[in-house]
Amino acid sequence: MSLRALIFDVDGTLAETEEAHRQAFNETFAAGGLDWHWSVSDYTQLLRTTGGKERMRRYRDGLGFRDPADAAIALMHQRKTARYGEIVAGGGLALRPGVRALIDVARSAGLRIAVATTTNRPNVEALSRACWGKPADAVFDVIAAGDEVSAKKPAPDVFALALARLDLPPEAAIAFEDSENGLRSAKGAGLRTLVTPSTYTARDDFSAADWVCRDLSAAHLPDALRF
Ligand code: XBP
Ligand code: MG
Repeated sequence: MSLRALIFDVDGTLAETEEAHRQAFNETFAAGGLDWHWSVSDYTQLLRTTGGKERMRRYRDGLGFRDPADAAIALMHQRKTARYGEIVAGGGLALRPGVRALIDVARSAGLRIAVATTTNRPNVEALSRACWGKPADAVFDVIAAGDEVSAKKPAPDVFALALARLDLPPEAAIAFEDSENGLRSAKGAGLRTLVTPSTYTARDDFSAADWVCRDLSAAHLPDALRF
């Protein structure tokens, strides 16, 4: 079956966003009077739990505490999302090499472009506006994000949702990921997957990937992605 769509992870794949997420988490904790602070090495471990609310609950559980309760974490996560949006809107975030050109070339070749991410929809919007100067709907044909699925990556649900919205079987698409959790999710949905490791995922196991490329520049792409 011919290639009809590309499905992109967001954080770490389209852009190196995790430092902005970490900053937003830490500033939200401080503003809420919570004495949590996630260092780069803490965050490298914490990223194994996908989803911001899930990550905060996991951290609380690891401390052996009951507080903040899940409802308070959900509220704090809303504030974190707002803060992340401000940080991204403030500029300084660039698309990773090759991303813009690959999407443009694929679109010109008639492919559709989708997103399958663990992050919230407002964060996809913030990134699209900051990096493309357009709303997310003008950049992506399909967006499957955050809490739209009950089981986040490494479960296959979010990639399966993107495929369902594209109305395509997995053979007609290629997934782009930067993390082992994302790779497991995409492979679980039956997708061929290209991994481009990011700063926080360089030590992950990508042995299940169809391709591993240092970035998405044309020179590094496999033949399947030459249009
Ligand atoms: C990465 C994540 C996200 C972000 C934070 O997802 O695990 O949780 O770190 O975003 P992906 P939220 O690489 O699949 O985009 O706080 O909105 O969850
Ligand atoms: Mg990612």
